[in-house]
Amino acid sequence: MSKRFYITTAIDYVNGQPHLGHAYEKVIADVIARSRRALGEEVFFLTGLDEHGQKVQQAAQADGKSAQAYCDELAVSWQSFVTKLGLTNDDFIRTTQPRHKEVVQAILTKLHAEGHFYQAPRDGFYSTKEETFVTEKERLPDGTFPASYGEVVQLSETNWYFKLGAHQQWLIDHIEANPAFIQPDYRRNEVLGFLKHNTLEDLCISRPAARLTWGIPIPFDPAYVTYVWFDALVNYISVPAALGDSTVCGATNAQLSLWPADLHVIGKDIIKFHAVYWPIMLKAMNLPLPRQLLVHGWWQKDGEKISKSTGNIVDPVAIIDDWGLDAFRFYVVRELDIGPDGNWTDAGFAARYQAELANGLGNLVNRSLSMLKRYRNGVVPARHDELAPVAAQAAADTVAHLRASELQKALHSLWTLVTRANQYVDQTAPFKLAKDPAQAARLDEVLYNLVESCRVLAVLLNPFIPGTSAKIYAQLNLPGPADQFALAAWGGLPPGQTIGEPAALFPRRDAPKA
Ligand code: ME8
Repeated sequence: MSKRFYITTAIDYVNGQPHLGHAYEKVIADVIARSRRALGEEVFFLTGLDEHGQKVQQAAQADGKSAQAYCDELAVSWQSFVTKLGLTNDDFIRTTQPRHKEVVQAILTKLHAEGHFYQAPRDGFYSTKEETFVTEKERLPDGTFPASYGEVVQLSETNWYFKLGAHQQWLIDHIEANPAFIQPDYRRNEVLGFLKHNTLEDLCISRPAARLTWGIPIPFDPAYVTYVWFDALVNYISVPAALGDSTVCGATNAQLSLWPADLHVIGKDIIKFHAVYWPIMLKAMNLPLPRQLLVHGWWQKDGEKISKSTGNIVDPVAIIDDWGLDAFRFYVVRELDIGPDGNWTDAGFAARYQAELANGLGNLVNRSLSMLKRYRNGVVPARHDELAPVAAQAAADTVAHLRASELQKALHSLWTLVTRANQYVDQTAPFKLAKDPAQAARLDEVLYNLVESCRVLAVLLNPFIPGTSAKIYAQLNLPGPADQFALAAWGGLPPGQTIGEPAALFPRRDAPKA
């Protein structure tokens, strides 16, 4: 039994419908998961829903439903969203599932017995939106709290706290000794700066059942439910535990090895939970830490915050219905590197579609296959290696970037082959060669190079736009799926093979629909 490459996304709050930010995160995780499989690795890809907490309880109340009924209804549309995005997740966690709740309670019981918790009163300010106490330090000069906290109310209550004092220094040491632990580097520096210049306050891990019933009961004190973040973070190990993972369960005959996670893909707003609280929780449980937190930025639309209340939203489902799944997957990965913030504009989306997918990739594949059909009756000529070095370099660079989860760079590398092959058509002018019988051998060479380049592209593009990869393979009349990078080696197209019918991959469009 070998350890699988274990990749997770954040689990989304079920207090509304999925938006562009959720879609982006899930797509980048899926591209990484598919890339790892294409490298021949065994992968376990987990995503799911964060269903407890006051936000969800309030949304359910506003909808006149019980919290469970509300979550059950929304979970259906979130699960169909996963299908809509073409995700290859191996499991889907809902934090209301018994398999998860049992693990959270077992952890709480153990940590309590080992003396990690204490009970104490606290007067303070509380943000429901962020499900957290807000400190005086966070007040703005005008006395209010930052808008990101939403409504802040004064609260006086007794809760259970997790002692963090003993954990600060080892965590700093760990982050310093393991530069890959938090990526990109500037996020790592942010966390280090925070840890070096602040004393960690103990983490409040309970909420009184009197004000919040929608949570996992604290097993040693029924007057409380578990703080939603303590509950949510545990999802990364509750699924392995439920599946019998050897590290988490301590089982020696386990069939599965998942933990530690190789990659937690998360947004920049939840870095503190993942880079500070989660490692400390794991350390207290004597479990190894995840290998990497990959922190992505946030999308805006037209330079403004995406917000339901102002109507400034991008509906990924509508975009996919209109433009196709692969156009959406391609755009989000190509447009925004993992790290900085991005800006969605409909015009930018349409421009990339037209330039890179319709005129770039689509045109290359369509004209290459159409010429083979027209000039050689669709039969692949003898192998020729003129573009082999370019293809080999593109493949090597693409794969190296994918190993480092550098998805945008991988697409840049891959596109060197698209660009070179399109240029090759213009330079060799097969339509002119076809008119001159003396150039028949040269036309064979050119056609092989073009059609084989299309095949190599289908392989390299597979993790990003699997539907298009499958269409290219089908048009080449090759058995798919093209989902192993080993297939990108030049010469995979057998001479004598008769290809299928060429069809436009990305039909040209004039302007985005209103
Ligand atoms: O934070 N652009 O859930 P969530 C990019 N339940 N990413 C965005 C985004 C945007 N505009 N808006 C949100 C939670 N995200 C918790 C996570 S994990 C144990 C618990 C990202 O539904 C956000 O950064 O508010 C986060 O990674 C994910 O969407 C879910 O956000």
